[in-house]
Amino acid sequence: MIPEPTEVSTILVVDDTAGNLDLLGRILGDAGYRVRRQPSGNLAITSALASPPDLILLDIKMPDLDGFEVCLRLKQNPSTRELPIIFISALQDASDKVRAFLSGGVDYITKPFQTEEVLARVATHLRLHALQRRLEMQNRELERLATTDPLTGILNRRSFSTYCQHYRARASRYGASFCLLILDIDRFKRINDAFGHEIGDRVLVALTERIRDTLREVDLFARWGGEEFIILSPDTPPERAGHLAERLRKSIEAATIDPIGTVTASFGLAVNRVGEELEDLIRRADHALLAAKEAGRNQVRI
Ligand code: GH3
Ligand code: MG
Ligand code: MG
Ligand code: MG
Repeated sequence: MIPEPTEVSTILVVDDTAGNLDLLGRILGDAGYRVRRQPSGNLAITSALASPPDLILLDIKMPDLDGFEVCLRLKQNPSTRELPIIFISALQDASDKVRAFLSGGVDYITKPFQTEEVLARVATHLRLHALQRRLEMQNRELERLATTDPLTGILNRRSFSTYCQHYRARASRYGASFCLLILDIDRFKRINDAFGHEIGDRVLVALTERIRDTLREVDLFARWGGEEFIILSPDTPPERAGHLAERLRKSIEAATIDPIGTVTASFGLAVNRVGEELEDLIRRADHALLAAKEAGRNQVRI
């Protein structure tokens, strides 16, 4: 979980004037923050990169690197890019303030500063930053939920279709060959009937892992429906596509899954044709799957 700003945030204070550094450090320390102090731009960067604080209070006029430069450099580094940086400076001109924001700062406090104002701005930016991180985390989680199948953790039908569309477009531009493989577990209903739905679920998960182990890193693998899976294998010429399908079929057939024993699956294979729409390619793979079922199951049809 992301710590609330009240849960002792660490503030890095940077100022070349010892008196400012002391005073700001004391004010923030008294307010309950953990404080780190650095007297120069270079030391501040080293310190922030070694262990990113929650917020930086940054002086501008300093002898080695000025605050603008420090801010720009920290914004270029992925580990410190998101850090809220508040400038604190005796410079009063609007042009300096604008430059501070253009460098990536989130706020600007002028010296001589008021204690209450420093504390209020620091607390506000810590709160905003924590909120932003929480939203980003929720977005990532929503994205994951929307694109993966909850039971098996592999891609769901919708995200597979999206990836597939992109891939097909690229493949047709470069004249690349790829194959689509739809597989359906044979007589799966009987497994559910004999062992219960929960065991059925476990079989689906076990088969997913087995299939994934057989595939390459570049192959797209998704749950297409209940006990149907789909695979897009990029850069795969027809002769190799057949081998891939056969390898998968054998791997499933060879597995012993507790407590049901063995299962088999039927495969429909289609290799892309120049200019063919994805829907048509999928339809051909589906027809091939049907033919495999009708021919007795546990086989690959093209
Ligand atoms: P076939 O060889 O013709 O494919 O026979 P089948 O029994 O596998 O095919 P059918 O389409 O008749 O039945 C598929 C079964 O898969 C029915 C459904 O209850 C089961 N099923 C679908 N999704 C899930 C799931 O998420 N978990 C479990 N346990 N069963 C599922
Ligand atoms: Mg200074
Ligand atoms: Mg089915
Ligand atoms: Mg089936």
